[in-house]
Amino acid sequence: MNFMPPFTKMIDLATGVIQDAVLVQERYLCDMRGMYADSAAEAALAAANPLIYRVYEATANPDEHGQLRYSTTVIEPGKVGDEYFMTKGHYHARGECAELYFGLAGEGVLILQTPAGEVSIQRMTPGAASYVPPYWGHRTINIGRVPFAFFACYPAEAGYDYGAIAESGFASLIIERDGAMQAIPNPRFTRK
Ligand code: S6P
Ligand code: ZN
Repeated sequence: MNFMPPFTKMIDLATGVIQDAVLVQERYLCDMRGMYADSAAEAALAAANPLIYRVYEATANPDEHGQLRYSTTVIEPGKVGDEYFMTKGHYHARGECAELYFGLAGEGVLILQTPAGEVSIQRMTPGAASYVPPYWGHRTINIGRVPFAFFACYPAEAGYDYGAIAESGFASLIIERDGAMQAIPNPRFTRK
């Protein structure tokens, strides 16, 4: 048995930043080529290349069975055309691994999808504990005017499968229309 030392880290609830964290992902628009529906709007923003989101991980716990990892994600406010800034989205490489999200700051949406294209949309505000069941792909979206931050806890062995979502996205696009969030069908979507 490996008795690794227990630990506690503070999370700034206003900013989502984890104390002494490793900044594991920093994704700019150029890291998400082709993922937004409006390619003309994406091209118009290419030179500015805005920061879309950052992911902070508490520690890299070993990715062995039984271990957990936790992280926070901070998505900037903004849109590409009508479509709000969002994460890439992924399935877990080990699809049977579930995950728990907890809203810290700002206002967001968690969109989930089965490989067959069934979609679920969950609103995330501070205090919202949203469950990502096994086998559901998931993406988060900032629908507010300030950074949207949330905490995630997941089996260390879950891994990432970005392929299907990078190719055809989610069945719904989350856009702003007349100043409000709206989910509309994604014409580019095909089943996994
Ligand atoms: C990991 C968990 C999150 C995301 C993060 C960024 O299972 O769901 O930590 O990795 O929100 O999203 P993405 O889709 O770029 O990995
Ligand atoms: Zn995940």
